[in-house]
Amino acid sequence: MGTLFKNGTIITASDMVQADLLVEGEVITQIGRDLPVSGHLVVDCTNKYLMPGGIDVHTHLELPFGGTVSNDDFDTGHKAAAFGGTTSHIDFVIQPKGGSLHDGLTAWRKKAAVAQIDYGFHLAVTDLRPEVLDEIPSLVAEGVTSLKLFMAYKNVFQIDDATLYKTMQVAAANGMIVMVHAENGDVEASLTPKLLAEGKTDPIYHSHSRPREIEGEATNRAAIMSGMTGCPLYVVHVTCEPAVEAIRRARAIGYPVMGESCTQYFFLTAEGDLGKPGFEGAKYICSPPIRTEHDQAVLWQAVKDGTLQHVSTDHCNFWYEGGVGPWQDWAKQYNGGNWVEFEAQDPTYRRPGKELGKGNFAKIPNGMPGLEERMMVMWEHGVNSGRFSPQHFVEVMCTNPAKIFGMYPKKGALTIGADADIVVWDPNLKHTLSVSNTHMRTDYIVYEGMEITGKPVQVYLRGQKVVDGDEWLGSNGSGKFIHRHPHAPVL
Ligand code: DUC
Ligand code: ZN
Ligand code: ZN
Repeated sequence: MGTLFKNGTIITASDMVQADLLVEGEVITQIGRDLPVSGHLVVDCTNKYLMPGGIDVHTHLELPFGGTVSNDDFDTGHKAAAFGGTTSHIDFVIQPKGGSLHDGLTAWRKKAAVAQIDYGFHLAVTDLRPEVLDEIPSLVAEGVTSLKLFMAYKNVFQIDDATLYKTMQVAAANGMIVMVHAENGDVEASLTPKLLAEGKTDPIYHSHSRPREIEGEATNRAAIMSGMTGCPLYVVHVTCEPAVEAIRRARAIGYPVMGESCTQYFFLTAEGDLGKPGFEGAKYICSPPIRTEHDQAVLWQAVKDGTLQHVSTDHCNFWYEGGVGPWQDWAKQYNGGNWVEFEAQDPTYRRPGKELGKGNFAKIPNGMPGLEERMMVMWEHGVNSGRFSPQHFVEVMCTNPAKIFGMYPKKGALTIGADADIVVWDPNLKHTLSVSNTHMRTDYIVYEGMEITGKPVQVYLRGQKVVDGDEWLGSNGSGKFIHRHPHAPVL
């Protein structure tokens, strides 16, 4: 017996058609008009859209960072993602300094034992010793085909240009893709102490410490190296005009450069949000910082014209007021790339959050929640507002990330043989986003009060229903690792 999705409108990256869709086992086996219902469980999709499960290639679940650990893990984060229509994501494994890439992988595999949705791993290289350079090709056989390099976070994750260049050479030779966090960390490290010495300690000064120019410069530097090495480059969390222009220029001369922005950069501004009274602005601190309305317009245009191919979240949430979170033994292993002993398991432990940076913006943990809302806010402000078509929405949120990161057409497509990751989307359902109804482990959201029309009503992961309205039907361990392929296309 299969599951027959009847009378819905199927949206793919290229088409919007009325058709039935049959799922048998974990995959889609038939798509067509008036498929016979006999023997199948029927899901009536009248007035509903069917789209591939969303893919978010940029998350940080349970990341030890900034003196604490990000709140959502492979349990809570996964449920929240699925309630919002995302069924696959790729998280960043961090190589511990002094350790191997596989040490990082081992730690992340442990975290993912509770997975509820499907996931992949990128590997963030923080310490490129000769043996680590030699280790890179072995990742491909493990289904890890993307490397990440931080050009910022001096003395924590930041690498130098030689590391970037050498990594790109090895990646190119092995069909891998390199991702960069593009900000000039040396300039940031010069600006920050000066601001603090001048008494400029409020959250708004975070944006002064990381101006648009240092993002544009680093993006351009990485893009040039991509052209020189022939290594596909994917610039994460692009926020502003100088970075978009660097990518556009590189693409125009044929360099294999791609990029994404993240939901928050289309909606939040430094002036309006980081500049909120008191310490409130801490909620909106992420790096690179949120920018201006002008930059938002540039980003919408870049997604529309294909300069940027994906919108992810950089989901990395920390308590605003601090909170009590479960303590995991594995988190003792490292923090910010260094081996550190955390406090022992203690039920009264209060996991620190944004308050770590009261009186010093540089100590506010960087990151915010967003994994659950991504599809809904981009549908509302992308599709409902007429900025792009439903097909383009699917292309950007589901299909492009699957292609770029070597998991298409198993993921990111409603096609015969693809994994039956299906979102039944009600385009008429109204909803108000609020911390009171979120599934993320957070005490605030950044879209509080935003009204949206269109949201998932049912979500299927490889044929299994995991979300039914407000009900969670998935289980720990049901999420599978996505073994990705090298030599993915450059879009
Ligand atoms: N930026 C953030 O805001 N959080 C996590 C890491 C990053 O680069
Ligand atoms: Zn980053
Ligand atoms: Zn990130």
